[in-house]
Amino acid sequence: MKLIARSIDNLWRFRQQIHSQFNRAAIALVAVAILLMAGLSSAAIAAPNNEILRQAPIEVKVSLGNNTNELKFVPSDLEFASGKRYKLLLDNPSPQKHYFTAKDFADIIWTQKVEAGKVEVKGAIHELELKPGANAEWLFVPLKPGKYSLRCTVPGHTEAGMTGLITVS
Ligand SMILES: [Cu+2]
Repeated sequence: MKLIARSIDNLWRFRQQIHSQFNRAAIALVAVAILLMAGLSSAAIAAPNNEILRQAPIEVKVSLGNNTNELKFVPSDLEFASGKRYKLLLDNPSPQKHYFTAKDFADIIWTQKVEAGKVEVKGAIHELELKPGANAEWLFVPLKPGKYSLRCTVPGHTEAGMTGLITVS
């Protein structure tokens, strides 16, 4: 009887041990996930302070192409100041689709949101495609001075001169 009791006791202890090991493994996994998330979010650009977010946005208009179907951004040179809040108003008055592609610029801005039609997209955006007649509003805060290239990535459009320069002071 004693022997059985002891072996049951041992089994129980063994079960507890496995259980706590499993728990430890689970906790370790959760910790890794949190570290990964922290790593990712520290790589992303942190939100600017509330003072900046309370600024009325400075509106800047850019057309992708024009109604005579010239392959260009109008205007093609854009200037922003870091630490200011902007609302970039994009439209496409041309009969074909265009892209607003400025990947290096997108890396140094904090995007609050992009609004297009009845959809709001929050978080980082790298490229926007505008179909003929489309409009989009991009709310962001540039955070790092520099010169960044802008282009339309529809095949042939960059080569045809649909490029621009974004200067952040
Ligand atoms: Cu284009």
